[in-house]
Amino acid sequence: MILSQSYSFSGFVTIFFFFFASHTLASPTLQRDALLEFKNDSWNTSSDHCSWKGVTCDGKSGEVIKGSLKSNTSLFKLQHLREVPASIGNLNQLALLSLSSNNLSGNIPISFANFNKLSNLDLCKNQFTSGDFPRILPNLTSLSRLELGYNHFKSKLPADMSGLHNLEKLDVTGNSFVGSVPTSLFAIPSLRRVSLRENQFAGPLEFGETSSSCLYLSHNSLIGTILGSMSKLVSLFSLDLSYNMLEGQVPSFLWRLFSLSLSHNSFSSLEESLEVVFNGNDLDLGSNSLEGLFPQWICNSTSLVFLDLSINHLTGSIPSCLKNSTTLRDVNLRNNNFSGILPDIFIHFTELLSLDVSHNQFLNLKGNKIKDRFPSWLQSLKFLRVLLLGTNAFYGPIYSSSASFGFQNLRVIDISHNSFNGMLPQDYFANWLEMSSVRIDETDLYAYEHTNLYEDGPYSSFIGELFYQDSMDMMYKGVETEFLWIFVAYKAIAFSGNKFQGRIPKSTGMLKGLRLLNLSGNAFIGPIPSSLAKITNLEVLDLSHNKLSGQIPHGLGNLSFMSYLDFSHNLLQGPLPRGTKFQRQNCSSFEHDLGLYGLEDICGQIHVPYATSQQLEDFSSEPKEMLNWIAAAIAYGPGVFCGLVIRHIFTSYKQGWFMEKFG
Ligand SMILES: *[C@@H]1O[C@H](CO)[C@@H](O)[C@H](O)[C@H]1NC(C)=O
Ligand SMILES: *[C@@H]1O[C@H](CO)[C@@H](O)[C@H](O)[C@H]1NC(C)=O
Ligand SMILES: *[C@@H]1O[C@H](CO)[C@@H](O)[C@H](O)[C@H]1NC(C)=O
Ligand SMILES: *[C@@H]1O[C@H](CO)[C@@H](O)[C@H](O)[C@H]1NC(C)=O
Ligand SMILES: *[C@@H]1O[C@H](CO)[C@@H](O)[C@H](O)[C@H]1NC(C)=O
Ligand SMILES: *[C@@H]1O[C@H](CO)[C@@H](O)[C@H](O)[C@H]1NC(C)=O
Ligand SMILES: *[C@@H]1O[C@H](CO)[C@@H](O)[C@H](O)[C@H]1NC(C)=O
Ligand SMILES: *[C@@H]1O[C@H](CO)[C@@H](O)[C@H](O)[C@H]1NC(C)=O
Ligand SMILES: *[C@@H]1O[C@H](CO)[C@@H](O)[C@H](O)[C@H]1NC(C)=O
Ligand SMILES: *[C@@H]1O[C@H](CO)[C@@H](O)[C@H](O)[C@H]1NC(C)=O
Ligand SMILES: CC(=O)N[C@H]1CO[C@H](CO)[C@@H](O)[C@@H]1O
Repeated sequence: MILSQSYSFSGFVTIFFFFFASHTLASPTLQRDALLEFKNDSWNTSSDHCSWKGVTCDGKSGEVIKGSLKSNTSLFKLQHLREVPASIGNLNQLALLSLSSNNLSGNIPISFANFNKLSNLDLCKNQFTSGDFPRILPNLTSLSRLELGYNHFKSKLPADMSGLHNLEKLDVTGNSFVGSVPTSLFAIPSLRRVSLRENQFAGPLEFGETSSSCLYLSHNSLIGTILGSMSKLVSLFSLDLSYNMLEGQVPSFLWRLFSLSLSHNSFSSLEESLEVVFNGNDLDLGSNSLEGLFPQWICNSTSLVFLDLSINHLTGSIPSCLKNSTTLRDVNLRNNNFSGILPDIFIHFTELLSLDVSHNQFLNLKGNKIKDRFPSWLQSLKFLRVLLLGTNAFYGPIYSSSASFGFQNLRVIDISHNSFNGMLPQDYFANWLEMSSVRIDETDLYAYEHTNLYEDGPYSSFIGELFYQDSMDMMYKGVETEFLWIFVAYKAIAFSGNKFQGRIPKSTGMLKGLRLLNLSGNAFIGPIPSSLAKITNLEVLDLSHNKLSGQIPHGLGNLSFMSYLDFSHNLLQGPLPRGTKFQRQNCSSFEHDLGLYGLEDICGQIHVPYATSQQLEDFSSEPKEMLNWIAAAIAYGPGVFCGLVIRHIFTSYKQGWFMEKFG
């Protein structure tokens, strides 16, 4: 909490004492003591007030110009302050008032209208409600920065804001402001930065002219189309209108912006222009209703870095002209209807700034109809971090002896739900150096689950401002989870839902940094390599629905971060590894595994594994294993023979667990 003014000392004292006057006295004696303690510790009436703690006087005039409190002063023992007293308005010479992050509540008193010298007002992250705010604001004519983010303001902005002729920054993010965005706001000549994000502003967007360079209007209820009047916004550099209800055609005059986010609206088309080439770095058009072919004019941009056309209805092929781009490095085209082959985009990507981590490349093509062989050429990309090709029509082997240098810098690969087949050589993962590393350095990217987005965290203040973001949907512990990439440290492999054959490569165990490994739904045979126990960071291991046989390696019981395991629907046998990680799994993680035993604690006496008729057939051709299985079955006692009955007694165990964990 910082208070400052350039008026009289008595005013300064008044601030504090009026603040206290309104608190509720849950324990009056304690609170009285806290006040006396503060007075006693901080302000010794026998000494000069300019020497008091937290008080700064002007060297010449001797006037108190600033007052501040350390967070450990006894005043902070007063936990029931509800503040702000009307008498604060007497401080009509105040130039800066910052009360941010104090959990203060109540209305903004009308006396704030006296602050006609106030240039900085920061009330962010409290519980303030509007009060007479719309009447007050026009009087604060000296304001240059007004920050009200994350409070409970629930009013309109005043229609006439033209009196705030010094306003440079307005940030009202995360409130419940309603009504339309006043045109008069944008007419303020000094305006540089406006954030009206996460409110309930509604109605059409009307702009006159504005000198503001950044407009953040996302997460509101704006409707209608983008009007031609916006073309006059010559200073505009960055525009975020995402998460609104805007529709129609996106006009081409917006292509000259540096950063444009129109995601999560209902735009249906993009204006093509022969004159205007996209001139910026970031173009986010994800989650709209765009139809037709890939907008080829995008290829003409010589500066585009981040392109998001995900979750639209685009069809046709991905144009080969994209490979001419030397700047593009983050392409998200997921969930469209793109078909045809994948051109070798990124191939001319400039490697000049090879040490700059911000050059990470991301390619997300999930959920299309691309029918092609595995793009082995991507292996040569030095900066490729995230490759998501899941749910397409890719086919053929992913390994070829002529191009086997491995994805040295990849952190996440998802090629699930395609028709990849073939065997992986035992040393397949030997050169995947980034995934082999457990190193965490500060320049690594961290994946945040979407829900954390607006919570306080080390990076929250950067979101949407300093760093571009990308998101990635992945099956995480069985639920489709949206990760937000800020600085990514998550490492994952999902090869599930393909037709891979042969053994799981032993070299998988070299990927020590891996946190998720999903090989489920393939035709892997043979034993689970014991080397998997060396993946010390592993949290999720899904090997279900394969034809794996032999025992579950005992070392897997030792993996300390393991939270989810699935070995179901295989031909595994033998004892379950000891260790709490296994004991905490659900019975369904081991279902349809004929010969596993030691499941009593997990499945109970009755819920022993059971076999499908196919598995019984498989086993009858392998007499030795069958014998073991019978021996194991006997060990269970009477309940065991349920295991021979082919029926589903394990209903939705898994689901229950996920609900508990993520519901
Ligand atoms: C005031 O400070 C003096 C000296 O530090 C101390 O002896 C006295 O107990 C304090 N009184 C209160 C009410 O805190
Ligand atoms: C208050 O200030 C006077 C004069 O500087 C000093 O003698 C006295 O010890 C101070 N009292 C406390 C409690 O610090
Ligand atoms: C408060 O913290 C400051 C350092 O930040 C220290 O000098 C001072 O003694 C502390 N005061 C109390 C009352 O703990
Ligand atoms: C903030 O104040 C509200 C009541 O106004 C209270 O319920 C909440 O616990 C407080 N939060 C903190 C972090 O003190
Ligand atoms: C705003 O200021 C004008 C004079 O500058 C004054 O007459 C008016 O009462 C003030 N408004 C409020 C709500 O205090
Ligand atoms: C894009 O470039 C191609 C070839 O250089 C040119 O024919 C075309 O007119 C350009 N399109 C735009 C919109 O600039
Ligand atoms: C893709 O095309 C099919 C058939 O034309 C249609 O049913 C489906 O909704 C389309 N998907 C998207 C995401 O547009
Ligand atoms: C790529 O660039 C080359 C020359 O730089 C040009 O000849 C070619 O037409 C471009 N290809 C596409 C598909 O735009
Ligand atoms: C593994 O992938 C399959 C198929 O995509 C999916 O059904 C399953 O939930 C995934 N497993 C985990 C643990 O995420
Ligand atoms: C598992 O850990 C225990 C103690 O931490 C150790 O004695 C044992 O050898 C480990 N088992 C394997 C298979 O690594
Ligand atoms: C450890 C675990 O996930 N346990 C869950 C298994 O499934 C049951 C029923 O669905 C849940 O209640 C458990 O929490």
